[in-house]
Amino acid sequence: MDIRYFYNIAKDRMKYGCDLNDFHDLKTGKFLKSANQKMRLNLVMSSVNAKTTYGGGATIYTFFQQLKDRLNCDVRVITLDDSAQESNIGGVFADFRIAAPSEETEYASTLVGYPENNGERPCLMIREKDVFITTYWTTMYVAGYFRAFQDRAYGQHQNLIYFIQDYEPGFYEWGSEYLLAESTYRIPDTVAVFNSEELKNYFDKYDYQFADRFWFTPKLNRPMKEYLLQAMDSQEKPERKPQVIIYGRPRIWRNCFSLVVASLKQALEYEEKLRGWQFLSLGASHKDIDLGYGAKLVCKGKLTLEEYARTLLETKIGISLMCSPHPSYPPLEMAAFGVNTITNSFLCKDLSTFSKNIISVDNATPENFASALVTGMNRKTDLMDRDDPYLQDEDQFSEIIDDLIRKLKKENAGETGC
Ligand code: TRH
Repeated sequence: MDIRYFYNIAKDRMKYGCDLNDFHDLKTGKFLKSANQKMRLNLVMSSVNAKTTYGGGATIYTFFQQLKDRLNCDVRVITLDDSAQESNIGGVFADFRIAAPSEETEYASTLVGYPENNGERPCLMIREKDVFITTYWTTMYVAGYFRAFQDRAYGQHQNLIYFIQDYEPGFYEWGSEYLLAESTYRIPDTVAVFNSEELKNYFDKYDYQFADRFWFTPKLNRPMKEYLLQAMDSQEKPERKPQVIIYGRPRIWRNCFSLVVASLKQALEYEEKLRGWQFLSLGASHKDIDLGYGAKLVCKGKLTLEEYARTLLETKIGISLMCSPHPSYPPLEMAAFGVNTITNSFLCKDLSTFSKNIISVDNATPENFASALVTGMNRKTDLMDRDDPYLQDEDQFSEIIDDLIRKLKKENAGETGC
């Protein structure tokens, strides 16, 4: 949540004496028809950062780049905030140009700002053959209006492609935002693309009626894979330090920071041998935390991918929780690098099947995580086998991209220029 979110809450409390979210960020503006008959892929983002090289953002850009390369058609990235700036022309947007939302352009790849101001967004030009790929529930909600305009203006619409990386109603308490987020899984004529089979299986339990579903299995990102393969080839293996690392993101609720800290404290109470160990928190910045018995959780923040990889090779135990059916990436990375990895199970998720280096705790209590941590102290682990699927071609979309392309081309049958 950015500062504007809290400012709006404070302003409303003053005005109404209660919290009243009028869902500014779900508003749209006016739309304009276009005479351009060419198909165009539109990636709708809540924000863009050209320098993104890891995590959920990098996965989105890799997916979009593959579709762009295979379809060889115009593309437009629409961001719902004001991050469509020259400073973002580079990195993953190297061959893009900034364009106005309400105009056609001669550029094949454009980055367009579509920010909301006082409940209004700019006028947006929409082609008959615009295909929208959405990446977060608010982008899907707004794209529903884009498609309604296509129906009104052109008498037909394309499938929406919903790139789903988590069950996002779970980011909220049960309430207004939960229901609005959940409503985006019920928009007709939607093709869902799930990040992981676990997440796809979870959605299947809700029996949403998607027009079609695809899913892909996460793969280790290239920089970390290169580092790991070098470590596999080198003769001397780094000494595993008596060190515990955690995926520590206090402001990302689903990573359960408080539960991890409580588990570390419990483990230190149980097991005297742990009291001489190091405890490092990776992933976000926060103050160091006293764990008792002379131990401290030292925050290292978000390391570079290379520093992160090196740290994993030198670490005996890792704890990375994710209150979601999605595995999230760090537990997978820790296990690949031979760390005794402790995580939580969830409906449709048991990561002990992903790697023998993972202890998946079913009953998520500090006592049980502490007990798993003590088990991890005495457990021998190895680097992941080189032929493990997680380390094969990092093209995680290879199994679905052909079918998706066929579907898109069929939908735009008779299209010229693609
Ligand atoms: O991008 P993220 O927010 O990850 C998302 C969310 O977890 C989402 O719930 C999930 O569904 C989606 O991924 C698939 O998380 P983050 O931490 O921005 O990205 C994780 C990557 O960060 C990890 O793959 C490696 C990298 N990383 C570092 O570069 N340095 C570090 O110190 C750590 C701990 C991770």
